[in-house]
Order: sequence, then C-alpha cells, then structure tokens
Amino acid sequence: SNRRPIVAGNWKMNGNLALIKQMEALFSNAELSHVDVVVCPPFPYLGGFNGSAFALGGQTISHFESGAHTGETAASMLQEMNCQYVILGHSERRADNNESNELVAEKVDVALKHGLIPLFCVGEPEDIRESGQLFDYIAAQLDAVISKVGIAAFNDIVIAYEPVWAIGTGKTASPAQAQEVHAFIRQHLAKQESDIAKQCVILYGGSVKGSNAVELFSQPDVDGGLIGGASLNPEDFLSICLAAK
Ligand code: G2H
Repeated sequence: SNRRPIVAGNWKMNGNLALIKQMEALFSNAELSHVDVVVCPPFPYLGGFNGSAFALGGQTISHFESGAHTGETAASMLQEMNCQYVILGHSERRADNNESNELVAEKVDVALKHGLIPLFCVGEPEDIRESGQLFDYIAAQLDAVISKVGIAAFNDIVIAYEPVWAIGTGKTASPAQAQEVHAFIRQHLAKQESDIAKQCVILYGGSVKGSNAVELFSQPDVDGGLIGGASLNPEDFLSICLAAK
C-alpha cells in the first residue's frame, strides 16, 4: 500500500527524564525515513524532548476546550507543546475513567478542531470475542466516532486496533487475528467511503515486541503499531520502528 507506517510509543504512566535522554541519543543516529515515530509520554515530560527524532503525542485530552476542570489538559495545550498526535479511547481510559464511545467521539472532534491527529483506539475484551460479538463491538466503537465527526474526518485520524486481552498481558494477537480485524475495520469504513478506507492508517497494539513486530507489520492491513511496554526499552522500540514498512 502507499500508506506511510507509524510506530507510536505509549509510555502510559512510566518513564522519566533519563529515558528521554537515552531515547534521543539512540534515535538521533537511526535511519528511520520509512516510518513516522511518535512518542506519547506523560504530560509533564512533553517539554523535555529537545531533538526532532520523534513526533510527540498526548495520551488523552479533555473534551472541554478550557476552563474549570481541575487536572484536565486541553487539546490547544498539546498543540502549543508541539504535539501532533493524541491517543484517544485507549482501553485503560475506557476502563479506569469510564470513557464511553460517545465521550471518545467528542474528544476526537475536539482534537481534530485543534489540528491534532487522533490515535483512535478500538478493541474488544476477551468475553466479547468468545461470545462471537467481536465485529459488532468494534463497529459500534467506530460508528460512534463516524457519526460525530463524519467519514471524511478519517483522512486525519489514525485507528489503533488493540484487543484488550492482549494489552500488557504478553498474549499478542496472532498476525492472522490482527489482520482479520484490521480488514474488517477497513471494510467497515469502505461502506461509507472506499478511498478513505484505503488510505486510513490502522495500527496494531497489544504486546508488540521486537521479536513479533516483523510478522505483525507484514500483514496487508497492518500499517504499524501502538507500543506500550516495549516502547520503554530504547533498543526494543528501535527494532520495532525498523520493522515497520
Ligand atoms: C496496548 C499497548 C500500547 P502493550 O495498550 O497501547 O501496550 O504494548 O504494553 O500491550
């Protein structure tokens, strides 16, 4: 495909200034012209990146524009701090912070209005997969956002498929399982607009490591990865970035 791969590191609530230094030292000498590399650190560290080795992303935003919302971070602030991306709808936020499909859709809308590219996460818990409801569940997650922002907005949205049962568990989806859902997502978008479906970048996330990245990224509808645990290890993260093509 002519889709440009993306590998995004989701540090979650991990990392420190020393890790930024190590990452920048390693990545500034790497040949990574084939891939867009994104790092999504916790908010306090966004200002700690000096070089241009990475694009930056936030891990969430408020659905409000500004105002009396203690502890929240606005899309405009991420934009001012040189973020190009923001992770939205991650399953940990859906679970820990009760983020519904509708709230995630509002956040996607606010992000787009401020020129941020959403890394919009979808994915099913294990019981949904076992009960045969996988595709309906993913379709509902997609449809909430499509109905809020419109299909054309998916020109500026990156989708990340992250099966909840594979997150931080060491249980990676098999390349065939990932491909099956990525193809479904693309077909679902194509029902509305086939060109947008063809060019939409769809990342896989869930226990991606240096050792399984090549096989996952070789699937035709897998355009890169959203990497949690392994993004905290500079060497492993680099090997994942090198595997994207
Ligand atoms: C899934 C992923 C990154 P991990 O949450 O978003 O994390 O690679 O640790 O499973």
